[in-house]
Amino acid sequence: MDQSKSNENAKDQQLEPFRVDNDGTKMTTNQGLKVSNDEDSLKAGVRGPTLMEDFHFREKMTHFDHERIPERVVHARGFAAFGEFELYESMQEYTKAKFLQNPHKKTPVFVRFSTVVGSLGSMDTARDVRGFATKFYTEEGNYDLVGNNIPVFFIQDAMKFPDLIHAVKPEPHNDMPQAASAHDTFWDFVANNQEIAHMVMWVMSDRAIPRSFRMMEGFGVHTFRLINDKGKSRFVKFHWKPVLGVHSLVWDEAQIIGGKDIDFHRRDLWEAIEIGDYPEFELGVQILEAEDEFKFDFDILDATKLWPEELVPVRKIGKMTLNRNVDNVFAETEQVAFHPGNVVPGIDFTNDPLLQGRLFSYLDTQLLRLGGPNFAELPINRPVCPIHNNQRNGFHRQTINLGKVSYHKNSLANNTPATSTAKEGGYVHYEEKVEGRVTRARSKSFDDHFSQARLFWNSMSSPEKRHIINAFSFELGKVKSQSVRQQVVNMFVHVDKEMATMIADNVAVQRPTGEQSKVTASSPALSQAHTISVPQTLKVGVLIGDGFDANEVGEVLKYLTRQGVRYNIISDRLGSVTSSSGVQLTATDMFMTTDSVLFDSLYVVGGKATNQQKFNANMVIYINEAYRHYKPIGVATTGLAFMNMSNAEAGPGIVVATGNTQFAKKYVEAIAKQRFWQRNIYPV
Ligand code: HDD
Repeated sequence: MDQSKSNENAKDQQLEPFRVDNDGTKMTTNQGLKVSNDEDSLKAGVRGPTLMEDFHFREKMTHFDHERIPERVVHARGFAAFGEFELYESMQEYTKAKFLQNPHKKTPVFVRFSTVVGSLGSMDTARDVRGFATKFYTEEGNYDLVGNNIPVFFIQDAMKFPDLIHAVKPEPHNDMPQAASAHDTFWDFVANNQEIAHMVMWVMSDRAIPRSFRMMEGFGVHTFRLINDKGKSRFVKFHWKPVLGVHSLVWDEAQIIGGKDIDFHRRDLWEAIEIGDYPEFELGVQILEAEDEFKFDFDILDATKLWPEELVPVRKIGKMTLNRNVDNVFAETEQVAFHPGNVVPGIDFTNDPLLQGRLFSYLDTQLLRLGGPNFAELPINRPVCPIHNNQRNGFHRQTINLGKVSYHKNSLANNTPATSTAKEGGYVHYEEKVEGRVTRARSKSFDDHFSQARLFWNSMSSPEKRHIINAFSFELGKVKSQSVRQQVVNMFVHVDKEMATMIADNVAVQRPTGEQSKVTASSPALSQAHTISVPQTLKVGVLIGDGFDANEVGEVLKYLTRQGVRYNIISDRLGSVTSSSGVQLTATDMFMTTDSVLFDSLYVVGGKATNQQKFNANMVIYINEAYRHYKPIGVATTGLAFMNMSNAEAGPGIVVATGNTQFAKKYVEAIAKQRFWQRNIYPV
């Protein structure tokens, strides 16, 4: 498919003149000079020294030497895609933002997903928060919704951000561990900064190991404001809801994937878009009237708190579809510069002290990372509306400003570029009344760190609770300091006593004596047990050898495709596998090059191979792994013998074809469910 045609929109058109295709061209230097030899440096004699006058060598090598830019201080590892946001209903009553006025209006977007802690080359499946940053290229300028896949944050005041990141990044004396929070300094920070309690519950939950970027929620986290054309302000929280539901890996699987396919999440996103399984997210808003600011038992300016959806419903107002992969990861994904301060009229900030600090940090970090003040001119960062101001010069300036006036106010250019009134689209900050004494202090209304942490715990299903206890035990199990382990357990008793006691027993510290929070409420929306479960885009590994039943298998594969399930054919070698009747399928993977953990389900067909013993051993390894990761397994008639060799026991999620006229249908239903926790493979 010609991708440039598939997404004809203002941003795509703007990018077009910057695209360069070298295919079929002649090589030149950066000065446009045709190159006659690109393999040998210029020498005094074939065995002699290289000459200073070799401008081609110097240019090529210097450019190479300068290819790297600093990675992001957080969210270094990320992957992005282009798409469109389409509004369902007018939000005119609430906001004057132009891209939120007309139903069906489409706005081009660029979305970058990321992990927080790991370096640029770290694994995708680390236990971590995921960044979910969206740039809307609106007619009024860029609007950036720079969110995460978790609705709350670690700290309440941006002043503490450098401390948080220092604690969670690899420890400075030995630069270990990479992309992991399971080490002493992070947990020491946790125990000594208890505002983190709620966020840590989320990070220990399945939310921190998503199955796919396409299957996680996104949250703006902070309370923002929507302002309508009458100047009325309301509070708002933004949500992205994945159409495929919220799904996760299991921890053991996530760790194995980290080795088998470090690029697991970026590959998943890339491939889905390449084959037309476009990821979709609905934009939701929780809107709160200004007069309800103090209605809750938490402070809406505190980023460690969420608004339970049961109290403030999420209204879905539009859908974002990611439909085009980037052309060049460095030019686009790496150079994109997000900033929560990039807003449009109709969207404004609140006094959340975390948000206020972010409004400084992002611009500051771009200056260093992108090497100067002109990064907004990079193609990926350019707004799709005209830019006119008196900013000039600086490294890498591209705009050629005409005329001699570069100051405001002036008479020589009729006082242009001119400012705009609010009516003309000028951004006017909400005139909030502010009163107070200058102080370095935290509001008392930010003091309750455990009620919502407990609300989260109360909302979990029992498998989810088990995973949280296991995650705490894993992380604290890696903490060398017994004192830190004890402090953490003593802290989390305030969330749940039984949970903290089980963790204490696992990590060899005293059972905690404190009391748990009295909160009994729960919020079903927080549990993944209630999410959407559909088979579309899930991936099946078809384990197959020669001699399979072409009728049976052919029907199943056709049905999978009809249901939107994707499959790969896996055998002991690449190339053809032949059925008992001579029908051929092509194995695109072999046991050696892929792994059970890279699929949502296995379809066990089996068959014959030159080295039958080795084939059987591989089949068993794959089946056992899928089984212990709670995955659905479909068993063809010829596959039963292989199941019998494995540890898998008949039961939930094992769908057998023999004597089952409904096999394909039942198997796809099982695929949609993704996990069968009843197997209870890891008793707590
Ligand atoms: Fe941040 C990057 C999300 C708090 C300072 N942040 C960054 C990215 C995301 C977030 C998604 C990556 C953007 C991209 O893909 O390029 N950050 C959040 C959320 C937060 C948050 C949801 C809390 C609600 N961040 C936060 C604080 C500070 C920062 C409190 C500092 C005061 N964040 C940064 C940064 C980064 C960044 C240092 C690094 C690279 C960049 O900005 O462009 O400025």
